Amino acid sequence: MEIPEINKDRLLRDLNAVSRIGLGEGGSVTRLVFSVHELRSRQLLVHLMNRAGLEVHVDAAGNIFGRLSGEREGPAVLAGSHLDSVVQGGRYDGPVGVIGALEAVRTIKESGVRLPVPLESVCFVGEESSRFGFATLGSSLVAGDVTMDDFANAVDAGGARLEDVLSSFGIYRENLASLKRDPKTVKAYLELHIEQGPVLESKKKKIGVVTAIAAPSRFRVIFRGQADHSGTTPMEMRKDALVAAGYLITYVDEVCREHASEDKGRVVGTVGAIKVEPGVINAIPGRVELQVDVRSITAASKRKVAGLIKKRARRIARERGMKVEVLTIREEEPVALHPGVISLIRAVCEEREVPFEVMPSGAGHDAMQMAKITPTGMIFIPSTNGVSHNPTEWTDPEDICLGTQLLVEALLRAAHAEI
Ligand code: HGY
Ligand code: MN
Ligand code: MN
Repeated sequence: MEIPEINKDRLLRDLNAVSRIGLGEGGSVTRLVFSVHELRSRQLLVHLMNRAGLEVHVDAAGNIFGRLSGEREGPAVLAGSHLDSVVQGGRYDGPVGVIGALEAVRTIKESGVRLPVPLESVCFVGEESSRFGFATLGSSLVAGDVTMDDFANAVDAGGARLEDVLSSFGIYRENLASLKRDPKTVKAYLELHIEQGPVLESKKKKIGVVTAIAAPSRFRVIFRGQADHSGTTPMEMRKDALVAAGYLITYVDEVCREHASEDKGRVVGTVGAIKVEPGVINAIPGRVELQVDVRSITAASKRKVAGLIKKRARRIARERGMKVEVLTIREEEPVALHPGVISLIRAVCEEREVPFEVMPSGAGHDAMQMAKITPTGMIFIPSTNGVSHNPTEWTDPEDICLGTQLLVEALLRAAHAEI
């Protein structure tokens, strides 16, 4: 079958257009889910999909599906990612997969090739955990893997609760399940994404064929000490919540380094956010809230280390005569991707003689939710210096074009294959 060639200029032009939404200092991008910038980026995508002549559907949560019908209206092959970002993030994490999928589907449409099944380019809302601590929101709703109870501790820095934001879109406890996509309407899901790590670059490979996705244990730890006068309170009488938090932050680093090796599960752990109250120079911190993110490709190691951290939090509080509360935001299981889709992506690389690496993903992705309802695979392209979630995030345009071109071929094969 003749493989249609993507329009590289159009792909890079549209990717640049998205990158200018939420642009900040030092070329950073901030498009937190349901912010004006993130909504604007999804509005742009709907416009691009309409211009491409796709049949556009937007669900109540804001997930966007641009459909190219096939000869039969059977289960569709989907490809996509997300447009929301972290705070002061890079321009490629997410948009490469959304605009890449759009470019792949519109390239196939323009070629006149009629596929046996429909194709859909997809954008999921709220993939990043940056605003509410809860990741892969849109794809979790599509996969039907969440209830409103799962959002109990999903709160943003300003105190806005995810449940309340969803209700402002007409999404309530009783109709949340209606966002689930019937798995019978999906044949497979593919996601093109930057690697966000150093492996491809260090091994001089152009493509990552992803086998599995690490999963997080994410939780809040709240130390409640006693706010007091920083000048009059003797050291032995203090219940300084920030000092307690400091001991825990150091412990997270230590215990994850102890479990960082391959045989210990390659655990990583981060305390990425902290809130100090009252947070002024002349008052002893009375309340400190930490957000903890522990991940591994092995569920047992992740659970073990998360348990050690929670245990240490309680010990620190006890020893320092204060209270501590541990609130689970989300417990996820690592996900193995589909062998049939993995071999399909490998075959595309082998036939095009593109140097590839078969590898796991340390980062989370919408693919981990879609893998719960349909055969799923991921294509990685290199991240320069392995950097991501950082304004200097960079992927060579030629690598973006190569990844998108391979996505075209993978979609064509997935449309015809028995998966
Ligand atoms: O945080 C992550 O794993 C991804 O960037 N959403
Ligand atoms: Mn990310
Ligand atoms: Mn991402």
